[in-house]
Amino acid sequence: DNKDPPLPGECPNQDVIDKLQELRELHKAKPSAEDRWRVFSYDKAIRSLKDYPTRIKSCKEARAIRSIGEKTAQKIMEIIQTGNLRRIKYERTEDVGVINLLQGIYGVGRNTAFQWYAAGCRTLEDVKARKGGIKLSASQEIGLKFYADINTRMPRSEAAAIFEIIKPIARSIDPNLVIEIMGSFRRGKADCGDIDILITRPTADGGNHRGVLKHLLRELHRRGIITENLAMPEDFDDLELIYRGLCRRDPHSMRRRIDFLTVPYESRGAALLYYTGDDIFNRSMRLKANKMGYSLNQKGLFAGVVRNPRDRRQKTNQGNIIASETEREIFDILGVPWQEPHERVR
Ligand code: DCP
Ligand code: MG
Ligand code: MN
Repeated sequence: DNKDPPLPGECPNQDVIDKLQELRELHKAKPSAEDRWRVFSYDKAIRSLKDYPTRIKSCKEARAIRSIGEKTAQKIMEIIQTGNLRRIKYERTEDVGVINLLQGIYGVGRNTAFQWYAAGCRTLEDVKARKGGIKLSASQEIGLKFYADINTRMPRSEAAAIFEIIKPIARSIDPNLVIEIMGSFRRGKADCGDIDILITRPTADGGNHRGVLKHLLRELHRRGIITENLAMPEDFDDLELIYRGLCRRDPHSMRRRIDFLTVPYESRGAALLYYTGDDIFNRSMRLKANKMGYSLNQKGLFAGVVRNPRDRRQKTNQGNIIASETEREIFDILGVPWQEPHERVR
């Protein structure tokens, strides 16, 4: 009997995972605290199922798996025996489709989507007409205008082409810049939701990348590569900046989402690790760090962080940075075997 966890793509209970995932998405688009709790518990169940090495045969067997309770075990058996889960149809109410539609507008999160739904909006036309007196921010307005473009993933080749346009422009501003593409592109995915670009610069010669992003954005706007700004840094004089916008390869292309990130040279490894993802992989690295008494974020790996026991997000001591320059040293300290970006999917 083989008890190794299944390889990705070879999970013997994938059909079960798919159905539970579908149900999870439905609960995620609903407002109640109970729905939120269900999302959380389906997440845990799905993670356990992904690691389970054999086809589940009975309710009792399902019940014995970590994070799977009686009700989920029954749902699992229904899927295994009938290929179906009736609960999905029952939860697929009108509001779910609308909430997901509204959340597709850039800058609209769950809360705004629920508010606009309550105000009577059911379609993008309703939003355009400001039905119920709703108000849109500047970036939401851009999100609405380019709804179709923003919600279409681009082929990898297009992300590469845009990156190859931007790189020499950045290098012409400062030949010593380090410019890398992160996110799904670096993980080798065939299509990308956006382009994630990291910019930094070595400081050994006394220089840095201060002011570069401002200069670069001005140049990209001038050439019509960047067409709209969605989120601007407050102070372009910082070394650490996040910019979000829309771009296009040429005037005949669709608009694509683009993110720029600039970081101090010392934290390039931690930034690269975080923004390469994927988010599930990041969560497991953070968890590993926490278990070892460390704390990991996009700036680095920290030791001696003290958190407020009543609110774990609050740090009462910032700790000391122990790794941040390369991805490899962070893997090493956490005792995680090196994984190439394309392997970082869990
Ligand atoms: N990230 C994260 N948690 C978040 C958002 C992002 O850990 N809530 C990290 C992991 C992501 C990376 O940042 O891989 C880049 O974010 P994107 O939203 O651009 O996601 P991807 O590039 O992975 O996918 P996509 O092709 O959809 O852009
Ligand atoms: Mg991305
Ligand atoms: Mn991104």
